Amino acid sequence: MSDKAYALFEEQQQARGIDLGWVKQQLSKLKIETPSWGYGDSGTRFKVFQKTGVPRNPFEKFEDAAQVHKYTGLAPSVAIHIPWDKVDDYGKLRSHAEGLGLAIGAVNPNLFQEEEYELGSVTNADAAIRRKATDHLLECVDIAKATGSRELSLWFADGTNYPGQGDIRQRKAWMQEALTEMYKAMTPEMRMLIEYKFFEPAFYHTDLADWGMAYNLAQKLGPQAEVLVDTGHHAQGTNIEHIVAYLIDEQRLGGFHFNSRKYADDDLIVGSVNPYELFLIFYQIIGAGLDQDAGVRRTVEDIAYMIDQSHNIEQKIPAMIRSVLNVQTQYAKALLINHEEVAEAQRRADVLGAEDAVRKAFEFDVTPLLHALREEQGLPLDPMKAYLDTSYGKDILVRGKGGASW
Ligand code: AOS
Ligand code: ZN
Ligand code: ZN
Ligand code: ZN
Repeated sequence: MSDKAYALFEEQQQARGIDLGWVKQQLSKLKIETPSWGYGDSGTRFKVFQKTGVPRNPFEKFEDAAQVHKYTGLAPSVAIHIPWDKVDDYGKLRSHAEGLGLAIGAVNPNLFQEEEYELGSVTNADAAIRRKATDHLLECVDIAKATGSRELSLWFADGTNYPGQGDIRQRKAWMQEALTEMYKAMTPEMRMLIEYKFFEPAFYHTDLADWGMAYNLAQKLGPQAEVLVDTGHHAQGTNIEHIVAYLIDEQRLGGFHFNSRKYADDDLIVGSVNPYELFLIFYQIIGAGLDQDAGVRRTVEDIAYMIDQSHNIEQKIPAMIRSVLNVQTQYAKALLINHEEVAEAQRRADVLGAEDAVRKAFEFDVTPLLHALREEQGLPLDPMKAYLDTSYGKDILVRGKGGASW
């Protein structure tokens, strides 16, 4: 993209009162965490396809993740899942990550793959199973201490398939009991991110089914517990950006698991199906960041942007590059909203004027802006092409098939 294209873009934005210096400053602060499991084999309940060249261990997952960061400058940390990423020495994994210019991000306990958890983990009617599950949560707090992670990211598959199968209120109490024990074990720097999901794998009731339940639990636990919004975990038509605005205002929005969905928890590449939704989520976040309320601003600064996707048929490293770029693009567009213009239209009760002030930012082509930003940051203008031009994707084929999978 030529300097001419950027000059034109700048002129156009200046005319609408947008300061591109500020926009670029905000863009350069954007950090998106990628998940270790997004680099391994994955599939649906029908089949997990084994790809050649997927990482064979957590160390190789970090090597692949480093490629995503190298070309995009957007993904400096990687979330881990225990026991999928279990290693003997977490200090060693941490040094390996740091040597690659990465940090270990959120620690995700896994409470859904062992035989005992068939009827629940922390909400299982069997006290011994609840103990085992709670001990795993405590183990993850210790792992976070060793990896230098600030976030403990919790998602529970717990739920029931049939009416009467479990005592919903009793299970609610058990959930709170286990999380209270974990909360008490956390250091003051840590925070617990509580994820909700309305169904799957349980199909009748899920113990933490929506943001209200996660929020209520976070409130009871204390200020270090916050809600995690996975964009795929809502019923069709749910207004996710409304939930986001509400949680920011309550200072309980901990972070996101970004992905795209068409039907259910599809875990497709974020921004591939409904980029406007992602844009509108950022509209709420940016608006809150401009708020004078210091508490709200603090929440906005601390939002953990994380990808949570399964790459079943696509190449994993390019899929992750596409994902973080899609997030960056929608964030860039949302930064072009003139909030004063929106507010003025609201004051005039000008419904269409307000809608126009928001939507028109989405309609700009931000390519010249992103090219200018990457140039300033010493990054390739086209990160995807830059990665595909290297031999990395071919070199890793020596790993063979049968690597890590979720
Ligand atoms: C599951 O549906 C949730 O999105 C989890 O956050 C996550 O996908 C899981 O922990 C990784 O398998
Ligand atoms: Zn998730
Ligand atoms: Zn999910
Ligand atoms: Zn998922």
